[in-house]
Amino acid sequence: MKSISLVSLAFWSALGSCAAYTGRTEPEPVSHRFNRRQAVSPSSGNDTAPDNDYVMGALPGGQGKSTIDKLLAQHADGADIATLLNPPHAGKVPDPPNAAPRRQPLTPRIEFWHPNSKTVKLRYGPYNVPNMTETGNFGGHGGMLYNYPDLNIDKPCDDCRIVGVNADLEYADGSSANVTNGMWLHHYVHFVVGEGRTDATCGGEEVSLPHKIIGETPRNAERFFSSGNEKTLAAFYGASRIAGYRLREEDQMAVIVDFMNENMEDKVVYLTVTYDYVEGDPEGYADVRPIWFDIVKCGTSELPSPRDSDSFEITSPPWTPDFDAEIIGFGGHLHDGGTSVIVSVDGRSIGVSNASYTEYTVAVPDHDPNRGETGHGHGSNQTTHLSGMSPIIGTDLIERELAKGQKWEIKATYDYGLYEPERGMDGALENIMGIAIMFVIPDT
Ligand SMILES: [Cu+2]
Repeated sequence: MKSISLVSLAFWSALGSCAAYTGRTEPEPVSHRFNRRQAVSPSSGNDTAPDNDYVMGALPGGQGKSTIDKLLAQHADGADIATLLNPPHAGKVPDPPNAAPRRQPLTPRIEFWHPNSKTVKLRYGPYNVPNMTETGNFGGHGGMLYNYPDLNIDKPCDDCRIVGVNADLEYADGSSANVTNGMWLHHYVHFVVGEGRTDATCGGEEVSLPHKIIGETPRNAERFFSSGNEKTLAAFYGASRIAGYRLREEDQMAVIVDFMNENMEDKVVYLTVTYDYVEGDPEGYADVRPIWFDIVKCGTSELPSPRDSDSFEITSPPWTPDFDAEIIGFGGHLHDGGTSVIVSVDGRSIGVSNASYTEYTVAVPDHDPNRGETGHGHGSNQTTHLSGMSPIIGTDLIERELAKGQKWEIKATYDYGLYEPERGMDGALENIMGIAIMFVIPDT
């Protein structure tokens, strides 16, 4: 059970079609820095990836897109593309024998804020994640289950209000699948699909690529939650009103999962999502709405990393709400090398979600970086990875009001001099992300 102090708030992000890039310091070439630090191979790959048209400086729409976003934009069937990106045996498989139960009631953990709330862990999948030696049909990375859609997953409850949520990764027997044994929750995106579920930041767009992957539109599906290795718990408390995310019987849930495997064999893992909820619609509860901010507007959040600077900031396209609300809180998502996500309104910061890092002791059987693996940044001796993003909630918030007509944006900051970025086995920089998920209570 997580301690109360870990309970955080949620984050969500929106998207923007033209991220603005602001270069900062450039003390010396990236490859030199990494040579000196002896943490990753000084491979030349990072300047030569052919599918990368990232352009430094301002990024007009259509430039600097990741390969998956380009593919998704070109093809009608997003789920088809996402499936094609993975090897044929990657993805959902049947439950192995003796697998732990898919639904596990836990001791309620946030009754302090939500009297009568229940806590339940659901296990999704399982998913087969290809081993390090096996590349998908895209990008040349091994050891990935890449942006894989899973539609119509189990819900924690049918008529209820969700008041807390967090995610993790497990093996069939319920043991933890994590960085130390070569499995990563790289990220997952959690949707609620149903009438009226308009995505706050992409609902006005004709096409939103993550929605396309699950075969929906941003007008009937909203991105409700997301998590990577930071595994932040989003719990709804600290506002002037008690509030929860209303889930109705007719709503469905879907996820896109993205896992990494640095083992030499395939691994079968479950995505676990632990929900706190109150049954029905108790009197006094206000609605919660997620707002997904993203440096990549309405894309899969993946942005090719800048290559000529190891310290940079990327600002999202602005978003203007068409409703008023009270802010509950937010949390960020970054990849390795990231240091913070700032959410701001009309140029004023309302808070900073800071990254924290852990030096992991990695014990992966048979792992041998010299065996021609093609995996996802795991061939190096890099063992320090992003492991937390501070939640900004309640009194952490500098401002707590969201109003029509304001200009909202986020800024993601990376410093590869402080923390090693993710690299492929060829040394090429992996895509980065900058997301903040904010939860608000709309005025009624
Ligand atoms: Cu990510």
